[in-house]
Amino acid sequence: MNIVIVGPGAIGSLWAYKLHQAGHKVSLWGTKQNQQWMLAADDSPEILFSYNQPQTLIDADLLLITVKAWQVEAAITPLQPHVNKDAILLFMHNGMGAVDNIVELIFEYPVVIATTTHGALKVDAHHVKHTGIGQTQLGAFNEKGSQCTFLVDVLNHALPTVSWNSNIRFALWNKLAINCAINPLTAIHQCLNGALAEEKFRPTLDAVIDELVCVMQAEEIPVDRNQLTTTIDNVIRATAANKSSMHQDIFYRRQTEIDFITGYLVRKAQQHGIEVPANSELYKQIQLLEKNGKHHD
Ligand code: KPL
Repeated sequence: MNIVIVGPGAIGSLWAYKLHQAGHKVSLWGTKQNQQWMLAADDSPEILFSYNQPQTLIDADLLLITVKAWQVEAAITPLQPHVNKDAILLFMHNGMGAVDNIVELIFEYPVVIATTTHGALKVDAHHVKHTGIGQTQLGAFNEKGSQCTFLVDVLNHALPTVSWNSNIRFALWNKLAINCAINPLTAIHQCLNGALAEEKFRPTLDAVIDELVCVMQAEEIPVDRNQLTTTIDNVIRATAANKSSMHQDIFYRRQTEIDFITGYLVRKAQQHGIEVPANSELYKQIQLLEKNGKHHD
């Protein structure tokens, strides 16, 4: 397939490399001024990719869009007029609501959403490290997207395991719940994910989870409070040595994904008339940290 990776950050670069190795014609689209870009993954040799070449958009069968949620609209708006209407748009990012914000722009395309638990780290501009083996779930965002289940084979061949979830909203909400619990707290306290297992965080985590359960139920997402608590505790343990993405964003004074994580939850709660004071407080604190560009060392 002719594949364009839009936003070759850590996860996008990993997919670019793996899809190239699997035999696809892969190009990159990003914010640099270059026409070519060298990439290596782990200890494998560097590969030269074409970069920001308009013809690759015209020829694309698949656009894999791996920019952050808050960058989706700005990334897609200038590209969309050049992309063939048969090309599949596959979005992969943390959080929810970003694709809903651009439905007008993309309704004619087959649109697929992905959520992944692979870990990737950009060691430098040209090297990506696969730091954690995970799973990827795909699901349709629109009717045309539901015709794209063959993507499971394409992607699974490149970077397993990939599965199709006919209710991708369930998977996205579960990932959102994990991110609502872990990301803001680790960002505020500038601590490793594992620190959230300490007793002092239990009351806040419990309050965040209680509110998540209420909103998920209102959204008709199957959820069990004890099971969700166990899932979150397991992720805290499994990623104990990680700095969460929001922890890093605050540390490096970058914009965070809070509007598409806790912000999304708070907006959904408002629509249902549900009070979510614990999450609202975390939302407020992250917005303040973002505004002040403050960080702890
Ligand atoms: O997705 C993550 C993130 O940091 O954004 C978790 C699961 C919390 C792992 O760090």
